[in-house]
Amino acid sequence: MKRYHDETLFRRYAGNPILSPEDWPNPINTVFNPAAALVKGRTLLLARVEDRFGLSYLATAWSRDGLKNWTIDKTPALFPEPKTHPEEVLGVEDPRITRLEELNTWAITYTAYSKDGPMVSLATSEDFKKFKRLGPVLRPPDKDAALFPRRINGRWAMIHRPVISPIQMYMWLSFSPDLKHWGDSRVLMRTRDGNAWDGAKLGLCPQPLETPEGWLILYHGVRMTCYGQIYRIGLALLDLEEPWKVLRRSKDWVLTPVAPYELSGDIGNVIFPCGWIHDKAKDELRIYYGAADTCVAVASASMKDVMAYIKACPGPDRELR
Ligand code: BMA
Repeated sequence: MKRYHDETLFRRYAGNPILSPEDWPNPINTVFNPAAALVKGRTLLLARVEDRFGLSYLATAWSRDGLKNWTIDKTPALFPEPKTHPEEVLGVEDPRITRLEELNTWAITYTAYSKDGPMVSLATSEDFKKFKRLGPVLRPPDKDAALFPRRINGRWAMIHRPVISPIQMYMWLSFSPDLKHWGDSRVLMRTRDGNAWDGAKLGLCPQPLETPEGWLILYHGVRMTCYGQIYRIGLALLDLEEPWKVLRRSKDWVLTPVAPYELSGDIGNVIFPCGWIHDKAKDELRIYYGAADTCVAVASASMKDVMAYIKACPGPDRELR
């Protein structure tokens, strides 16, 4: 199996891509940017499907080992419902899943593509068959949001990516007493300068993962070139009780588009994860990502190596921001 030059931490699965438009039971354009969850021992992917018109909806696929033999549900899981949810009129995109033990449910944050731009919407589900929409929670333009799995000092917390200006697109953190009203917002992590891999914009990938050392987050960083954008991936570690404190942040990217399915497709040079699973039995962290906005791929690393890597990254004393 070919080892790409960027595979010093994460390694791509030899069977990539794991989901492609050809696998779909009906004609579609693309399937990408999936959220992931471990549901009763099976891996669920909640993927963004774009139809041949250009409208996106969310669909589910299941696998026993999270790598192969995917069963795709024929009925879309979350299809835009503009009559009752006008903010979804241009599609629903890029979900993230967080398990909320306190409420005994799964929460899904997704982009509702409204006529006024992307909005962060929230839904819950017990089984990924039925969904309860809680509606939009942040005004446009805002996207790339995921909830923390538990309250922090009594409040729910969410990372998201508002557009402050065309050169100010980076991660913010907001809090809520009830999952509906969000505020006390502050900048979490800014873009870096110049030609940095995360210099043009950045946003959260999957939901924050709690570890004894802090909240582990994966984020995409974008570099703008004269040929277009390059979407790469890095990691950061946030303080457990004061998550606005960034303890560590990747100086370099940990994955860059190099495989053929990442380099070309509807939008080449894109790695865009919206899901990850920490398989505790194998001590493995698997990240599920959209490749070139066209198909779904997976890469994995040992959790031990990921924690060793992030703890060796620069901290606040070394110009994190
Ligand atoms: C972002 C989002 C993602 C997409 C990415 C790369 O702005 O729209 O859905 O994967 O661009 O095209």
